[in-house]
Amino acid sequence: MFDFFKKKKKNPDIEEFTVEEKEEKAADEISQMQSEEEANDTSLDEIVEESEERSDLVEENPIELEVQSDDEEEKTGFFSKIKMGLAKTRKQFTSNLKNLFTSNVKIDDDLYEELEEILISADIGMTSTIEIVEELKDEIKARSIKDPNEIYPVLKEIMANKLKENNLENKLKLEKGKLSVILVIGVNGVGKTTTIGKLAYKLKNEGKNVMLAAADTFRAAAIDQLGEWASRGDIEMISHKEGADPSAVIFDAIKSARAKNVDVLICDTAGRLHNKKNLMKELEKINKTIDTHAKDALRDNLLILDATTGQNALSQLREFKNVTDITGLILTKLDGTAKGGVIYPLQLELNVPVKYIGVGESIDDIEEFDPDSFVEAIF
Ligand SMILES: Nc1nc2c(ncn2[C@@H]2O[C@H](COP(=O)(O)OP(=O)(O)O)[C@@H](O)[C@H]2O)c(=O)[nH]1
Ligand SMILES: [Mg+2]
Repeated sequence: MFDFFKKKKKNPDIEEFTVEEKEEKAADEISQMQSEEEANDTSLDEIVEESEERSDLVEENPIELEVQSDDEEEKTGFFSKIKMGLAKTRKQFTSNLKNLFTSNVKIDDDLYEELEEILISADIGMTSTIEIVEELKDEIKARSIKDPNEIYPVLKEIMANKLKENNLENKLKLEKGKLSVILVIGVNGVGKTTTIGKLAYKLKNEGKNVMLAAADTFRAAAIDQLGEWASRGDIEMISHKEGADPSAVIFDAIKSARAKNVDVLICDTAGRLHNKKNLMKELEKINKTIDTHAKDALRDNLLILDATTGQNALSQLREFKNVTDITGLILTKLDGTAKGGVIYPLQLELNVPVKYIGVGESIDDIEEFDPDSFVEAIF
């Protein structure tokens, strides 16, 4: 993916590419990537397998959270939490940008090329990068900016606007007096169960009557794990035994939720079922159960994606989008990665809004996704 820019850098004599040429290049790159993907058969089966391996690793070596000491004073307050969670992304991103926009540099094609490289290496992706840089060029021209130091705030503004334009439906579907059913899906190890624990607690604190359904019946440990979050947040959970039919769990939970005037029912699901076909069949059945037995309920199907997987998160979204309606994303583990920029291709290229972000393993390490705070936190 980098080759195109690298080649350009090594041959300064090559003429500047037009937007169309760049887009063509990008399209070529993407189709090449896709055919490579096909060749490598990066199917959901593999993604599932890979994530299982990863999660086994996690079980053996729990991730140590590195909290930078220079962020110590940022530990309090709402915004500081996001800022701390995004420390790794910010560190890589801003130091590169600040070096780039020093006043003794010229605003020319080389500068824009270097900027493109920085954005791409921050996992922002080729297509989104080109979109951002083209808009930046236009703005710089329109505002007659001559001092490179003035580029930084303009870039920040453009990057925030991009996220806003593509994040119109970023709220959960919640309405007073109506049941909302939130189905949480994603491959194994991305943070589904943890996120449900955090989200349930958050919604409860916002005054909602919350219930959990333990529809990941694949392993007993999965049910126990959700149970722990439920008792931590003092939230009711409906569960069956290991190996039970997930749809039966959800059916019972819907019945119980109605009887108890629950506002939000959040359903955990399994990310590891022998293979993709089973996983997708299971999801289909669960969706049908909810459609049938909670016809009048508000629905959200949230896909959980692990930010540390970078571009792989895009493949996961593509795969799941093919088989089920995804109303939103929750991007987890932003605290452990410099790949936070992946939020751009997820929203700009695949058009699914990010609703929440996970910035740690504690019960309150979840935030509503807000484009302004996000951009503020990575700059
Ligand atoms: N650092 C960090 N770890 C997380 C976050 N969300 C989940 N995890 C960890 O990721 C691992 C897998 O989470 P889990 O909820 O079991 O994933 P599931 O298989 O999708 O249900 C656990 O060790 C979690 O503590 C997050 O936002 N930040
Ligand atoms: Mg789980």
